[in-house]
Amino acid sequence: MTRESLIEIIKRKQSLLCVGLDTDLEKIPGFLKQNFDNPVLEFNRRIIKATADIAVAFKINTAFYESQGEEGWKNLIETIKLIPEDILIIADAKRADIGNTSKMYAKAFFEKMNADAVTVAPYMGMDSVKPFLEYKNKWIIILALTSNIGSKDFQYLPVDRAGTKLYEKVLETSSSWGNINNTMFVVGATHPEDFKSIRQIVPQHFLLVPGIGAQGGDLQQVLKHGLISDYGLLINSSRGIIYASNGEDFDSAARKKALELIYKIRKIIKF
Ligand code: OMP
Repeated sequence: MTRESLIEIIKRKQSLLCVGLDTDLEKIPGFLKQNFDNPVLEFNRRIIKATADIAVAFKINTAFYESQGEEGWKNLIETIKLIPEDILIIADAKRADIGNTSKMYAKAFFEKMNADAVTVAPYMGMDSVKPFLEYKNKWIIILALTSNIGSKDFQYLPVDRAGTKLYEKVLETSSSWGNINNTMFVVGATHPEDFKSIRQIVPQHFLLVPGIGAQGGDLQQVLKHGLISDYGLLINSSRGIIYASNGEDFDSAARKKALELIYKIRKIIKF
């Protein structure tokens, strides 16, 4: 998917919403487990159907599928097939290795699974990320400032005498590996105070922002400091949407939660 298409979809749907399909067999409604041979796929099918017209992206965290072995991998592939054309498909796999190996990760997610974007870790440097950038109209989403408590362990450490933080250095350096048409960054909504300085380093890149909802991130501050003229933000919520209800109404409850988030966004942004 091109940046132009993504912007057009955001405008048309009046939404920045990325729905996280972190589908956990333990958490999905019991009636699905009792009535369907493949409850995970049925769950995803219904969540996708209920939210596809208002979501700009679906983020599939691969851990939830890999943990289910062979069937999980199949569900991951089948879930991607259920997602309509006009939605960015993010494989949240957090990969990157030596170049020769990253080439295989890129092949797996872009060619075999047909994802539009993959999350990647920047720690191994440029050659670990470059193979993903060989693909036209595909995206990498580089971990910059993550939403978790452990983000403070390394990401804020100064890397020079001027006090540049590690995550700022990651943004500065890795933004030159690709460009605004194939690179986004992960910035957690739990660090709203940092969006201002982040926008000084990457004024035009799209940011994928997890941490709203279950992790308690600050949507208003994120929008205030993160928004650019091309929008430049994808707001992810996973558990806060997909587990809104544990009953037979789980899909309509998910849609309701998704709309609540979108209405909050529309209060602040004019599309
Ligand atoms: P909820 O907290 O349930 O909305 O899920 C957040 C999702 O975003 C999960 O799939 C996380 O793995 C992912 N995530 C973070 O929560 N924090 C990050 O810093 C980065 C990610 C991610 O790369 O998506």
